[in-house]
Amino acid sequence: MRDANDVWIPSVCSQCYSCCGILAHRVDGKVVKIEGNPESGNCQGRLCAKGVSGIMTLYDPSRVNVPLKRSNPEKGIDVDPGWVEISWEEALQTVAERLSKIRSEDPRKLLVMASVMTMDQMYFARLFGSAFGTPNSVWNSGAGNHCGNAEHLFGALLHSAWSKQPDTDYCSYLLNFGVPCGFGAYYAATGMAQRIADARARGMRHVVIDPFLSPTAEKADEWVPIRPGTDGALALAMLHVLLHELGAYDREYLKHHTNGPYLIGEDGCYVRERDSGKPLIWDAVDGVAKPFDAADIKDFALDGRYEMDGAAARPAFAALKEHVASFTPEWASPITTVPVATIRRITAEFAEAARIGSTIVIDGKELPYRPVAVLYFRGAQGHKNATLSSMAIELLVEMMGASNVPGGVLGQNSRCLGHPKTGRPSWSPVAGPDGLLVVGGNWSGALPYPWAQPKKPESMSLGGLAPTVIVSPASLPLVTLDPEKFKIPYKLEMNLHVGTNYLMTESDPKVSVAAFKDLFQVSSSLFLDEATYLSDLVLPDTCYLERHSLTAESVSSNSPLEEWCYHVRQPVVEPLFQRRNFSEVMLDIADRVGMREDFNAFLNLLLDLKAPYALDVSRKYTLQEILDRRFKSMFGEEHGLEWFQEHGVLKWPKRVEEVYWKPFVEVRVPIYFEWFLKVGEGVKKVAQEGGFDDVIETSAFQALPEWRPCASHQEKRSEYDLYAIYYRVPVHSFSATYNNPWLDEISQIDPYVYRVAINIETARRKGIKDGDWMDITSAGTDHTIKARARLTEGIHPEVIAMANCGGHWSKFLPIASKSDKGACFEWLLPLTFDNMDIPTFNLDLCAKVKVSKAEG
Ligand SMILES: Nc1nc2c(c(=O)[nH]1)N[C@H]1C(S)=C(S)[C@@H](COP(=O)(O)OP(=O)(O)OC[C@H]3O[C@@H](n4cnc5c(=O)[nH]c(N)nc54)[C@H](O)[C@@H]3O)O[C@H]1N2
Ligand SMILES: Nc1nc2c(c(=O)[nH]1)N[C@H]1C(S)=C(S)[C@@H](COP(=O)(O)OP(=O)(O)OC[C@H]3O[C@@H](n4cnc5c(=O)[nH]c(N)nc54)[C@H](O)[C@@H]3O)O[C@H]1N2
Ligand code: SF4
Ligand SMILES: [Mo]
Repeated sequence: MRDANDVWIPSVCSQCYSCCGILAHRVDGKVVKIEGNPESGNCQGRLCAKGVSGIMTLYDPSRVNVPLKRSNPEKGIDVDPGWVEISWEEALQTVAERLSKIRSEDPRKLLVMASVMTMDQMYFARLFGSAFGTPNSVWNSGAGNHCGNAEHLFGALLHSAWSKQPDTDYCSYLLNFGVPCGFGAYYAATGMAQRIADARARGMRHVVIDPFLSPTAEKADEWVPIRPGTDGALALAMLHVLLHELGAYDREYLKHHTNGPYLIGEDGCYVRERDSGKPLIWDAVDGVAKPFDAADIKDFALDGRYEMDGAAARPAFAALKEHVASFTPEWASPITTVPVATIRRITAEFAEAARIGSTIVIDGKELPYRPVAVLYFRGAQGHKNATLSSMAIELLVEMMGASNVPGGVLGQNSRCLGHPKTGRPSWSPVAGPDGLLVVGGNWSGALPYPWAQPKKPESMSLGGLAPTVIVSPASLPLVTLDPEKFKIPYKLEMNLHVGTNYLMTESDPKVSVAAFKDLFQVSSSLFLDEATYLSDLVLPDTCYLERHSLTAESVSSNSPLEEWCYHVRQPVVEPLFQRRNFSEVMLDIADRVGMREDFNAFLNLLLDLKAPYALDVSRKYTLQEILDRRFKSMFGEEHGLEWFQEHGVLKWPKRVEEVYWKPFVEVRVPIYFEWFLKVGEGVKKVAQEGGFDDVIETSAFQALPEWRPCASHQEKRSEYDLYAIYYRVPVHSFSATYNNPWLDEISQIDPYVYRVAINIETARRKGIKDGDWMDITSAGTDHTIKARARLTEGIHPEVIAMANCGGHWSKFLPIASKSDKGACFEWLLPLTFDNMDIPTFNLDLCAKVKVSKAEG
């Protein structure tokens, strides 16, 4: 028997989305310690500083504890809302009345916002929005358009996964375009830290390309400084060296696992068989064109030009090869500032390490062995050129055949064949039209089906316009400000706001205020952060230590290797004060609004609840009942919520066919993105018809990669001579953790977290000394922020870098909002369509700035 006064309770951290298993020690009703759960496959018993500091989030005296209503009708970026306490009944009644009215008039007028900091509430909020009937659900502020809409898109098209990891068991060369993988951020933060450390001890070479000697780069074998926004040019030059100078590419992989052999006509599209419409390839032995899946193909041609009905055609690979002929290292070097010799050397190392042609036997199965991986995420792809740069970087992996095979890049949980007893959950990439990969069922967010066609947009994010857009498009605030321009026939009225601190995480806060201040904003919150300055009602949420919830399995580590691991999140203390779990509140509101049946139906669908565990749509369920059914539906009657609460985690080994799935699944992936051409044409047509083609410029919908400059590269005023960027530190999550006293203490000790890094030489030229206050003025927003300088040689001389998301100003966050607690990058970041990658509505995150020593 456990002594109820002194227990260790298994649950899951939510100080970021890595979902580390925790054990919380509760003594006499108080949590006194949080440790990593050694049984958790995600973290293997390790937590980061934020995980350990969850206690201070639970007991922070600044937490919202009761429902609040604003008394000051005036709204502004730092206008005190004049909070007054109200009852839960009054709050819920107000919300239900508003929602009922909107739902009967036009459900599209509801906007639902949620944060990736609180994935469980986000899933529920999305369900709520879908059941309510609004297309404006959910928007995640800067999540998506900051993190990796292009990267996630290619993750879907090439890896059938939301995110990717290197195969730390076998990789021997990790080429890393600025991803803190294994260094306290990115996905699977703690679990990967151990795996990367082990791989380094085993001899894996790690080369980091980053403008800043980041916490990751400083632990690598080599740091290659690069000018922000130019990674695409570097990758193109590497492709040039691989294809034209070294002749290093995996012909067998390209022939059998990509569309490399598909014939491309003069219009840039596939040449298709007349009757079946199937893309044709050229059989190099028979000397004729055949459908790509014909049974009698003797050899797929990758090179050459062929006559087809009087017109010329060439394999997609040949088109790519010709395309990169002019992108020499000599071309890329002045753009990137990476020396020509470095580009050639790294490419040669990479090519050699790939061991093209070699195989390895794992679990009795002989598989290709390609021990090179390439990673990139927010840093390299967060630019105006996101899509085309990401494409260039991805093709490095495809040329080596290092995709989802031992040693290479692994989609994170691309394929699952289910628990041995139940065969559930299960998902797998499948071949879609033209034999190309369609992402499997573990995908979060919208599904980029290769056959989706651009549609007249109906949502404030222009959803449906470009099926290449994944989540949280940067377009939403701009369209919200002017729906008529986009022929959107309604205006938003209400914002159901669950967690995101969007004033500090999307772009220029002035634009966000303008876009959202007139909405009736209901916020479920832990804190009265900056975004709640615009709220009409604030509902006190429980934090992750006070609630049951879904966990973010799709992005949680469930490491690429070893084992599947499902966790339970359960309360380690009862909710304090009047806090209520917002997932439960949503169930309650759904009832009051009369949408229980719709909500239950969406729960069945999205949680994939199978009979006999599917919900009876007319019945009212508690959250616990829903979780219990979800677990049982996946893992059988004996593995319900109670079992999970007792055991914490359920694990089973991963199979070779799941982790290294590429050789086992008959799908091809594109190295020539013909679909993008079609999407681009469609988007252009819809934009022209709608009269908004002046802002939706479609030239980046290309089948092959290019490098294009960012707005910041084109800034001509000489005083704006530096690029500002931001980066993650392991001790913070976005803006959410800055009021935590333990994390504040570490941040004060660390010389970088609260300061802005600037190159010693650059600083000397400007008369700036270490610790000086600087004025940083953005060319794009004209706004000036103040921050203290940290001088270092470990940064590109044209760059300044700030950590995470400090510079709070809410007076309700007394620790975070003190002076000298870092800087908020968003003040420097203009929000315009010009500053976005149109195919993904990803924002450009390098801002051109001028920097001077602050007066006084
Ligand atoms: N300057 C700067 N801007 C950024 C980033 C950055 O690092 N720096 N990162 C970018 C990226 S990649 C992303 S994904 C976005 C993230 O952007 P946001 O999602 O806006 O992240 P936060 O600013 O941390 O806001 C999260 C809010 O959720 C609250 N919260 C945490 N847990 C819970 C909970 O259980 N319930 C409720 N109701 N609320 C909770 C926190 O208190 C906090 O106020 O920001 C983007 N913008
Ligand atoms: N501790 C912690 N972990 C987190 C989060 C967090 O806030 N805190 N947030 C989570 C979320 S939502 C996300 S999206 C991920 C973000 O994960 P990442 O995008 O992988 O992380 P960042 O550190 O924000 O950015 C990576 C690096 O890009 C560099 N960089 C900036 N511009 C460029 C460029 O043009 N080229 C290159 N090559 N590098 C550039 C920065 O210096 C930085 O070192 O992390 C997740 N994990
Ligand atoms: S990595 Fe994320 S989930 Fe894991 S302990 Fe740290 S904050 Fe918690
Ligand atoms: Mo993100």
